[in-house]
Amino acid sequence: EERLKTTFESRAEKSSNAMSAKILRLVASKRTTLCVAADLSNTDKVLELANAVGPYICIFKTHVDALEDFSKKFVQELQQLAKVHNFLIMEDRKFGDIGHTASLQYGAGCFNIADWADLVTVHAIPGPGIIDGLINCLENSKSQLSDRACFIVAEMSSKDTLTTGSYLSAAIKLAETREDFVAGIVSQSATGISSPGLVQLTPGVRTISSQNGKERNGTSREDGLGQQYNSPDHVVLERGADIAVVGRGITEADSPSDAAKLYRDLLWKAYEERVAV
Ligand code: 5FU
Repeated sequence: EERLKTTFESRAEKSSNAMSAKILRLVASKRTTLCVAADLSNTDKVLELANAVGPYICIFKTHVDALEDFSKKFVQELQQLAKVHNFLIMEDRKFGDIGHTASLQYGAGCFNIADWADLVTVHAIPGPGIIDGLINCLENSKSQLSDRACFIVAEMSSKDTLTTGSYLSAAIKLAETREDFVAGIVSQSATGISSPGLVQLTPGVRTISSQNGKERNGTSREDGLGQQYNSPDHVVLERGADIAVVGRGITEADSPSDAAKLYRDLLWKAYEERVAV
C-alpha cells in the first residue's frame, strides 16, 4: 500500500492539516513513533513519568478525569516538560456528545482541555456536528485553531468492540472529509485509510516479555478487562500503525524510561522495515 510505504517526511508535505504535518515532522526528526499512555491517578506520578519517558516519545497521552489532584499548576508543569523534551500532549477524552455539549466539555469546566491539550480524541458516533462543536469552541477561545486537532476513534482495541463494518468505514470517511480539524485516526488497522496526511494511532500494544510472566499460561494478550494486545512489530508491519500507544507495558516496568527506550527502538525498526524499498 502506497500510504504505508511513504516516509513520514513526505507524508508531512502531503498533509492538509497543520497539526498532522507537525506530528509527522516531529516523529521524523525525533525518530520515535511511541506514545505513552499515562494512566496514573496522581499528578506527581504523571509528571515523573513524563520526565522519564519524554526523550523517547512523540506524544504523551493523558486521562485527566482519572486524576485525584488535577490542577492548573499540573498542566503548566506538563506543558513545560513537553517543551523541554519536545513532545505533544493528547487528552484521550473521547468526546461523544452533540456539538454544543462537546464544545462546553472541551473549552470549559474544571479541565479546560482546549486551553492545554494539543490533541484530543473524538468518537465518530455523533457525526460531523461534534467536529463543528470543537471548532466552534476554539473560535471563541484564546487557543489557535491551527495549534489544535483531533483524532477520530474509528476502531477500538477491546474485545467484541462494536466499532466494526459500516461504523468503521463511516468513521474513517468522517476523518477523511474533515481534515480541517482531524489529524488522525485511532484504529487497529489501516484498511480504508487513504489520505497520506492522516496519522494512524494504535493502542493495545505490549511486548510479551513485559507482561510479568503472564505469557507462561498462554493467555497473555489480554488484561482481563477486555483490552487486547499486539506486539510493536505486528501493529506497525501488519496493521499500519504510525504511532503506537503503550500504557502499562511502560508504566508497570521497573524502569519506565528503559522500557520507553526499548519500545521506541522496536517501533522505529519496524517503521524502517515498512518503508524500506
Ligand atoms: F481508543 C482506545 C482504544 O481502542 N484502546 C485503548 O486502549 C484507547 N485506548 C487507550 O490506550 C486507553 O484509554 C489507555 O489509555 C491506553 C492503553 O493502555 P494499556 O495500559 O497499554 O492497555
